[in-house]
Amino acid sequence: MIFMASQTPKKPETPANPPAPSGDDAVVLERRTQRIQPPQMYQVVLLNDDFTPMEFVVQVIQEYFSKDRETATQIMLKIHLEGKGVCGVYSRDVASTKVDQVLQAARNAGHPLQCLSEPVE
Ligand code: TYC
Repeated sequence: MIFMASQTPKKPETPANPPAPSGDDAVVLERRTQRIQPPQMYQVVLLNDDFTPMEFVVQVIQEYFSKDRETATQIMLKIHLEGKGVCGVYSRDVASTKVDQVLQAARNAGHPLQCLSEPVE
């Protein structure tokens, strides 16, 4: 018995893996050298003034910055002597909330205590 192929198998017209572009068609992707950076951190700073009682500042540092009494007293004295001092370092939102809480507590108590946050480094 004779078998005849009715059709010769055709090669696919477009190869499954087309050749890489070359010459004028070449596309060069820029190498990404930038690496992911850790989030910017913010330090919360208290400023000295002549009116806010030392005891109030110590209590604020204990309550809002989770320091024990001894550490809070040391930070307060540093602020008193040097004009300002860092009470803690946080993400931007947490630092902003701390500033708001301290300013509100000072206002409620009638003290002019000032507090701010600034990027670290
Ligand atoms: N200088 C204030 C006083 O003599 C005490 C004080 C300390 C005030 C720290 C503010 O952030 C401050 N009563």
